[in-house]
Amino acid sequence: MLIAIVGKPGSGKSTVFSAITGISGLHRASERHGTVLVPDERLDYLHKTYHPDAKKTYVHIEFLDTVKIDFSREELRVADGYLLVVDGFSRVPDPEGEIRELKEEMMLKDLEIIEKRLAKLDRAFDQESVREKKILTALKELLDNGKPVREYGEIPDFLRGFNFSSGKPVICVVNSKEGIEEEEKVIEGVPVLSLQGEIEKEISELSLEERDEFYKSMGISEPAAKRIIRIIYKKLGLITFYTMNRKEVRAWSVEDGINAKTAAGVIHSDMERGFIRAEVISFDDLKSAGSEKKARELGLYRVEGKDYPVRDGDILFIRFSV
Ligand SMILES: Nc1nc2c(ncn2[C@@H]2O[C@H](COP(=O)(O)OP(=O)(O)OP(=O)(O)O)[C@@H](O)[C@H]2O)c(=O)[nH]1
Ligand SMILES: [Mg+2]
Repeated sequence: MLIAIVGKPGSGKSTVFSAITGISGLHRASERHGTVLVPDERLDYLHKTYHPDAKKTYVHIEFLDTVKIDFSREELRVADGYLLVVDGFSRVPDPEGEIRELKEEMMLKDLEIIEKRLAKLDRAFDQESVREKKILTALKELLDNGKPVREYGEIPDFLRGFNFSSGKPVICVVNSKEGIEEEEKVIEGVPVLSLQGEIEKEISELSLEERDEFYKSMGISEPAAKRIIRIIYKKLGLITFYTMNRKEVRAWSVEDGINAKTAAGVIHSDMERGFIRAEVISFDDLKSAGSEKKARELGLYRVEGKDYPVRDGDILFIRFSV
């Protein structure tokens, strides 16, 4: 999962990037990638309790610190979502205005891509081209009316390659000086949270033991990375499921509503192709049973077919054959 950090020059993008990833230095001239592991107490528990010697793999989110927002660039278009940073330390922030501006920029770019493509398809009348033209024309109409392509609904797979950015989720961070409000607002469907980028960046450079103390003394109840991850999960509609065996205990994030077969494909394409069934137990059931053996005795493991909608906290054992 890739989240691109965007925003006006000097708004604090790199500062927020450092606060979240713990990677310091400003590197003004170049883009940077940074990875954040998603804290997961259930994974810690499963690992510690059942396979302490196995590898423990958290979900990770990649953040891209951009230098210049340019939605023509592939790097930005392939992102799964955008984190808009608004300057709240050197001026009165206007998240509403900047959100609107960002959305307009995305829509303009999408419109440009669609118009180019339509011009190319102008003289094509085979079945596929006609279908494509029909959908693109509908998308163009939305954009012409100031609406993002997201409002079209599910974009068919064969058009996914266009990576329309106005279809992607946006989260807004107001990079504030001090006295931030911890509560989150929603402006035009965009979750907006304020955080103290500079201070959080400094704290993220401290040792683990020192950090807790500083967060407390600065009145920060939850570190920036955790807050942002929580909001990303909510905004992108993600849930976590788990797999475990002697070799690895692992967390996976998928979109809510995904079925067992598609989830198997997230683990490995062979598992999706050769999917037979899934043995499923929820984290809570396993924990309350106390052991895998006991859980089996109590009949808490369910056998589910390919259409089973995976739920947050499920532990999956995929049976497959290829
Ligand atoms: N006081 C204060 N200064 C900040 C804060 N965040 C960033 N700054 C300062 O503002 C300047 C710009 O911050 P950056 O994080 O580099 O901003 P940017 O958006 O990455 O800038 P560009 O990549 O050049 O567009 C730096 O000198 C930071 O130290 C903040 O929360 N408080
Ligand atoms: Mg920067």
